[in-house]
Amino acid sequence: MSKIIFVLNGPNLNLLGVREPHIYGSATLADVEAMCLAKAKALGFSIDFRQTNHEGVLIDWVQEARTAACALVLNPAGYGHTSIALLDALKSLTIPVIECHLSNPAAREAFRHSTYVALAATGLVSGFGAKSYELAIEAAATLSLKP
Ligand code: CA2
Repeated sequence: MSKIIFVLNGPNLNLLGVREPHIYGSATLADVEAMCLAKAKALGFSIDFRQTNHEGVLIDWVQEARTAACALVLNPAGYGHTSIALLDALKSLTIPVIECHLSNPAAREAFRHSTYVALAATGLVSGFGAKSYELAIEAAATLSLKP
């Protein structure tokens, strides 16, 4: 069984730390990757951390996770609120899927209150800034050890 946790990030998250720090915090995506790596390593896992601005690429990576990962941490960003195709891809997975958000979308604009991803996720962590990712890695590691 693989010990690789995929951490996939959707559109505009490459701008993290550069704009809107009052909403998303001041950590850059590289900082978040370093935090995920350290947390996963401490738990005996490795990570494959990626970001894309393209829906089809994200879907390709979700499909890749089916066979290459023991768990998936996914911040779908805006696609979580819009993409049925992403939901369909996630439904093909049997590994744990942790939906992860920096902000708390439920406390923001109405159009962020629902995500398609949640329909296929094992659980969701949101609202803790970069710490959401650490918590999601912990959940992914714990769940992937279950028989
Ligand atoms: O809170 C999150 O992690 C979100 O997934 C972030 C998405 C947003 O559409 C979701 O509702 C919640 C937006 C990602 C864009 O990130 C930026 C970061 C810095 C500057 C501009 C955009």
